[in-house]
Amino acid sequence: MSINFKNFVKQVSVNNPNEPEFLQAVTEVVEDLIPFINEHRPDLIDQKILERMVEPERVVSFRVAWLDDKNEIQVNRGFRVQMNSAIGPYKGGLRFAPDVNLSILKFLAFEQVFKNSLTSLPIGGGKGGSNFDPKGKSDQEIMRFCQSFMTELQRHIGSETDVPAGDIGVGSREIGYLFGQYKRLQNNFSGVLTGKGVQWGGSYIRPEATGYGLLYFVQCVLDYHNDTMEGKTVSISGAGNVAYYAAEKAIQLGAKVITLSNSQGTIYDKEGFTLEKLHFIAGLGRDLGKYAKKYSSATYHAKENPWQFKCDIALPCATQNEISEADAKLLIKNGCKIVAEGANMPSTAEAIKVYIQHKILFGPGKAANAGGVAVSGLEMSQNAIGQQWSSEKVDHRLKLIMENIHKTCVRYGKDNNGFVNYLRGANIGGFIKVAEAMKAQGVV
Ligand code: NDP
Ligand code: 2IT
Repeated sequence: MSINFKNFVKQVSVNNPNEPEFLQAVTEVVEDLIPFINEHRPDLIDQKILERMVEPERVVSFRVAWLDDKNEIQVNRGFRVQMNSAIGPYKGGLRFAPDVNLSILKFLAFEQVFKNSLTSLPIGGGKGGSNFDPKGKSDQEIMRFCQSFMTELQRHIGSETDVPAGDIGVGSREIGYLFGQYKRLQNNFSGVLTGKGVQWGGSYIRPEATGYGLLYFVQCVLDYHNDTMEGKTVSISGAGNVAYYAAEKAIQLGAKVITLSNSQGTIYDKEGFTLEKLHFIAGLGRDLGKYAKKYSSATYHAKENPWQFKCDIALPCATQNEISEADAKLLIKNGCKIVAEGANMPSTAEAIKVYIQHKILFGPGKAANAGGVAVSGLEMSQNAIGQQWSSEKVDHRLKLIMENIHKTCVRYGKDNNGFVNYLRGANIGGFIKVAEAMKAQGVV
């Protein structure tokens, strides 16, 4: 008996109509897993492990009604996708963005299962959010929205059930409002959310963790290939949490970071950003054009992404499907050798085919951006034992986790000719632990 790839993907697409992102994420994973299972783990076939993994354990969808500053009623949709709890409580971020829908949250939750397993911490996978658009909203509106959202979500989560965190549009401010409402309704101060402020149960290094972890992972890739970060030209997309700390760490490690971007455009600084310039960008809000007015070494490119600029390393840190096939070809033509994903699924399926064909060292999000959820896992541990660890300790553990993820990718992704297919390594490495746990726990 064996699993047929085409039939499997066909069935997933029939079962999940109009969910292109979810289908894309599943296809990307099972392309590696099906040959592996057929060859090495036929015991998992009649256990229907893959069929079970593509079916969320639970999906909650709910109305979020709230009052805007004009006292008008606004209605949004809230979700929590509880994908897999075989190795621990559901864990994963909340995304607030106007394009949020079930397909996007199911793809993110599915990726999260493999990512969380790769961290080697006991955390299952989930994701949630709302089609609420935080842009242009007042602080009071954000608070009222978060309170209404949590009034429903609170009955589905808990420190040993499901522990949400931030993602696009959800940062420390939103986590604060969400936590305040949870505590008020449940009368319980617990580690139900991560990304909390360091004064009230948060972990040091959690804000920095995804970006720093991404660079620690890239350092491992370079080290494995007898190279270093020093003097490398790095192109980064996004200007949010992940992009900012990725840029900061890259600069600290001696790289030249030449781009940052948002949904409106890209700044390109041919001399590279300094920490001082980064600080200036952080204060700009979303008007990145102002940067080029202040620094003559820079240009602003409205409505363009960063992939046209020559770089050694590309770090997409904005959103899904931001690198097309044409972008991937352009990056390679300009000499790019490493693509490591700070964002979730920023490369289209066609772009990934181009990387593999050209033997680009490609660190997929589920491995490369796992530092964020890893430090969330460390935040859960600190909450459980009522302690707070120092920045140095958390940063050290983050580094060890990223090194371990790199090792796992090499173990399962190394071809006979020595080339490391990090995507295959991450897919198989993330899968095994979850599959074993599901098998051991019976038909559930
Ligand atoms: P933020 O909200 O802090 O920042 C998002 C950035 O990406 C902004 O600069 C935003 O620009 C840009 N962006 C968002 N949507 C689009 C779009 N449709 N087109 C172009 N640019 C866009 O989010 P994060 O930095 O937290 O998240 C970025 C990515 O990293 C996401 O894919 C997320 O899933 C992933 N990630 C985040 C982790 C975390 O710990 N926060 C952990 C692991 C992965 P604008 O302001 O103009 O919208
Ligand atoms: O995509 C991700 O890994 C996150 N947004 C972080 C999840 C978390 O629980 O910290």
